[in-house]
Amino acid sequence: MSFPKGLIFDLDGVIVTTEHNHYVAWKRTADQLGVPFSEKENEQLKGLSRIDSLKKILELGNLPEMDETTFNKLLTEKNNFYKDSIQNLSRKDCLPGVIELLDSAKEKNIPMAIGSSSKNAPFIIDKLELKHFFEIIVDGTMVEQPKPHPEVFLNAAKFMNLKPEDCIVFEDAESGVKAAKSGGFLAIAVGNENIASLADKYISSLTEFNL
Ligand code: B16
Ligand code: MG
Repeated sequence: MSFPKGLIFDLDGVIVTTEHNHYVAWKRTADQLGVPFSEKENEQLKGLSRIDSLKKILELGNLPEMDETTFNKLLTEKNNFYKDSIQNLSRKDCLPGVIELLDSAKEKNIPMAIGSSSKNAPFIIDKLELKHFFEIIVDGTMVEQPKPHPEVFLNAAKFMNLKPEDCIVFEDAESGVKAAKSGGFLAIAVGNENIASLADKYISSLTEFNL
């Protein structure tokens, strides 16, 4: 039996460098709220939905829940700032090894999908001109339960008519590796040594992965 029968990629931090743009945008929000926030705290936000990320910042600052209007205003401001920062995204912003792996899987007829928490995923894939590689892009608008729930990856596998155990999930975030493992996928942690022990395998970049 051949393995893997399918590949599922997280987007921010695995395919493209946008995780840094998320950090810069959330840092601005945290500064406004007076919450100490560095790349270390940002680790806990990676892979979380936009709403859960802001809740996490409030939690980090021991701030009480805020009214819905203010909360939504902060979400919109963060997203506008983030979107402005990714307007000029292009293929050159893909992380090392991405294009080579996508090409090689395509050549071997191994189906591929994106499983991302981001509601901006289709916009980003468009900018990177990668759409033709994927059977489906499952994004943050298509799930009821965000990572660490496995729904995003289960939907991707289901669309490709594959069982979780036949697929590899590539992830850079704790929430994403947990989502993959609880869904029954083989999880490869990419570029984030802190989550290596949670995954089945760790690689520093996709250049280290060979089909
Ligand atoms: P948006 P991924 C996640 O994407 C990012 O890791 C996370 O930092 C971000 O907050 C989340 O998407 C939501 O993104 O605000 O664009 O909807 O890593 O799951 O591809
Ligand atoms: Mg990610």
